[in-house]
Amino acid sequence: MQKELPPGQHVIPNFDRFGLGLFAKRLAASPDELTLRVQGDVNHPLTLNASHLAVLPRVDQTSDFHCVTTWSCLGVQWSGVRFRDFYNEIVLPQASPRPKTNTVVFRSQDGYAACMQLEDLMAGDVLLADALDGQALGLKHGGPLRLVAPAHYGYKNAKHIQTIEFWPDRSHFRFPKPYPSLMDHPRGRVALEERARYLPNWVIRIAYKALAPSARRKMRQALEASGRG
Ligand SMILES: Nc1nc2c(c(=O)[nH]1)N[C@H]1C(S)=C(S)[C@@H](COP(=O)(O)O)O[C@H]1N2
Ligand SMILES: [Mo]
Repeated sequence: MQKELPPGQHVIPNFDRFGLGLFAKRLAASPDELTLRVQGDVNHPLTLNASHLAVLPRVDQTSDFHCVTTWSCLGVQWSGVRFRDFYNEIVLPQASPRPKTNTVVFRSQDGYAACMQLEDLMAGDVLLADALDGQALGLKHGGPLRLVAPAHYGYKNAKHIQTIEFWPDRSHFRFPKPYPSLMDHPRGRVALEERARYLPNWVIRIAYKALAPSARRKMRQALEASGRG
């Protein structure tokens, strides 16, 4: 089945470890065992482990993955739980976020962070995934738990999640330093090409596409050098 690619994207064959260069060597300390904190503007902060998520329905999903640097990987096979189920069945009843919650911040073991709108996370294809191709995610792809939001650029798909925060606005979020905040679009939807702020997309496409190969190389080399990959 031939689908149309989102604007400005091209297909690459392999789904490699990828990210901003500075995160290449910042490997997750605990990629296999989940300790997940739920906090922010909530009445009851939670600390969860895998058994808490195991009560939610498990989902297998095949979806395309689109990085803001213009590469796309088609047909990536994830498993996990729906963010929507996690929110409705665990966060709402147990953590009790304030009524004005509309912003969610993901903080990762490697110091990465991503910010999304709660509304966008309620889509049925948004997962908290723990497996790729039937294998635990591990150090390479965001273990123990990562976000999969296929309609949003890769940089919103936080890997190695350790904290999920619920807020009434974006004021508690800053795009990981020293990268400029304009790299973060508040929404980041692929179909609308919300790559970043202020700069025209044609400039962003050219610049990011040029930088992607070295970022990919750095990510691969750091994993190999660690002896943990
Ligand atoms: N914790 C963490 N999450 C992250 C990143 C990162 O460096 N650290 N990079 C983001 C970017 S830019 C992309 S494209 C995807 C890459 O996911 P992959 O390594 O599984 O290919 O992870 C996203 N989530
Ligand atoms: Mo990306």
